[in-house]
Amino acid sequence: MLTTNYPLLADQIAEFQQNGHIYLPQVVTEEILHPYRHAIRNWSSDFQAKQKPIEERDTYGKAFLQMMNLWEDDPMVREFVLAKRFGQLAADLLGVKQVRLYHDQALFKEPGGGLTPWHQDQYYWPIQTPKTVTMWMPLVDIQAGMGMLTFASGTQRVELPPMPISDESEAMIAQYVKDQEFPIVAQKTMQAGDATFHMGWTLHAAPGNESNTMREVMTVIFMDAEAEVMEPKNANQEADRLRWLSGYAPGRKADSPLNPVIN
Ligand SMILES: O=C(O)CCC(=O)C(=O)O
Repeated sequence: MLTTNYPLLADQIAEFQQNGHIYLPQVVTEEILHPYRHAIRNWSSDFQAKQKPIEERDTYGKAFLQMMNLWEDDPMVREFVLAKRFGQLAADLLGVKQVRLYHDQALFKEPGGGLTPWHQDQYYWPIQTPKTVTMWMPLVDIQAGMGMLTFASGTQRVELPPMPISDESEAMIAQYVKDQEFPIVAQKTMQAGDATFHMGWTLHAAPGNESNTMREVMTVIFMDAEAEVMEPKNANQEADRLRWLSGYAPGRKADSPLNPVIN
């Protein structure tokens, strides 16, 4: 299944282009997902044991356990992250021939975990194209109250003053999306193996996890295979350039060993 195509309708591609996000049911079945979930969960237990208690973390630290580029270290996760099926979906939605990996991250929102503040991912990325997309896939069923990913539709075209995630940015953007009356869209529930895809500039957030269950999510970020490294505009982008683009120079194609084409 990971090597076969997920059939997309023209209407679904148009919806993604229009709204900057889309929900797709059963991108993989729970059965296929099972061994990969196991591999990703192994990381989370080790990682969680090293974290401060949740009450001692700041807003961003309370939002989730953030574990990045697991594909580099784990052959099972590598097989999952580099799956042709995901790359094909990302390329079809973006309307490009092929995509490359930017990086992966597991985002586990703990029971009692706080909200994910409103933000645009691409503020953090030194990539010279808006043709970027994140696949956000729950590894467990997500019920109401567990921290569903929430989008402000159409905001991939919005230019906000540059700001990193903080309590101030959360307050400002929450007010902004309300004032501008962007449609706020979230699934009520998701099954393990369903996925949402959102563009790098689409505003999104998530409420806290009020349940007793860990919200286990795996994400994979893709970019147009033709993307170039951009001159970093802030310290976060410079850190990303060094870490996720192997330090490749601005102006160069983003084809470092950490950014394989998915095919
Ligand atoms: O999982 C979350 O709560 C936030 C996810 C997110 O911001 C992203 O995948 O870009």
